[in-house]
Amino acid sequence: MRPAPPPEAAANTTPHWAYAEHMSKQTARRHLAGLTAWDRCAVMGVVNVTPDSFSDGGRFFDTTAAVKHGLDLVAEGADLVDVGGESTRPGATRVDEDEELRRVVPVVRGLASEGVTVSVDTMRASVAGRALKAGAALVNDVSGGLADPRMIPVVADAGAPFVVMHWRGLLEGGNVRGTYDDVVTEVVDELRARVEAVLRGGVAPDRVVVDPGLGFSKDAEHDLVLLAHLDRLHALGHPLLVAASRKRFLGRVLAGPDATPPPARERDAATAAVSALAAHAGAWAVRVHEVRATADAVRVARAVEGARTPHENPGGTDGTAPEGAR
Ligand code: PMM
Repeated sequence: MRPAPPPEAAANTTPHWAYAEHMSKQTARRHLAGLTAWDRCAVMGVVNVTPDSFSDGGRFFDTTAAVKHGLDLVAEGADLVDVGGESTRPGATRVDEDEELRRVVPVVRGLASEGVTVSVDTMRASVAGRALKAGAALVNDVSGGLADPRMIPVVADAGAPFVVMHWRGLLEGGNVRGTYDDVVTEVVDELRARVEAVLRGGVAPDRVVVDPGLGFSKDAEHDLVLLAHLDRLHALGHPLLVAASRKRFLGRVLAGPDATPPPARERDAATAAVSALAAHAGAWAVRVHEVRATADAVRVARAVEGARTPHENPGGTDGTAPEGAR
């Protein structure tokens, strides 16, 4: 239920809750210092340089194929490309540092030299540091800085934007289903604690992105409840990244009468549906394997926002003038 408007808002024709919702969307899509500002939810395409990733492992395992794939994603509408060399699928064992460097750094260099905005998906400070030197523009750490104590200083020294994902535990046996009394409150509180640690470590507040970590120590129900409450994540006051692409909860939602989930590669239409919902809710970016449909989805979401009157949408949901007004 919506809260009752306060008396001072009664004379204003914009309902109090609509304004609060609008403001939280504005915060969520606030631009990140040091990166291009997009006037809509950005699309982060995924390049996993791994033999064993959750949904595309093995396909882009050599540098040339991985760079080409990243460029293809940009041609299809990706605004930035997330390069990772270590699988985070449940039960995966960690790759050693040299191997992760060997996989990731040349791909980051290759894409950055073509002018692509690259993010590096790693839990290792050494990989983050080398990737930043090779041209990466931001660091995406699924452990939120917990896996490697040197990560936060490296990111802070480089002045790079940092994605802080909600995460509980190490990969070896630790990517287990979490138990929660109230998944939204607990994820928000734990993320807030991580953000505070990251800020104490010297990362600038306007360079921090938060991410609920769908599927990480969470079952399908947890993921859906989090997606239904993105406003609560916006309240953390940082741009929000939503990474639902091909994840197990979509398999569960799409499962047929015999409860068999479709394979990961058949979850792209469902992924694009989540992208539209996340964009509509004000997410800063969505992280996806198949870019084309999501690129359409975020553009439709932006056009619908732009169709609201300036009074309904003061300044546009991202703090810029609505598209039609330019
Ligand atoms: N999920 C995966 C990998 N990296 N990064 C962020 N920020 N958020 C996520 O939810 C996330 C991530 C696992 O998916 P993949 O191995 O299929 O790419």
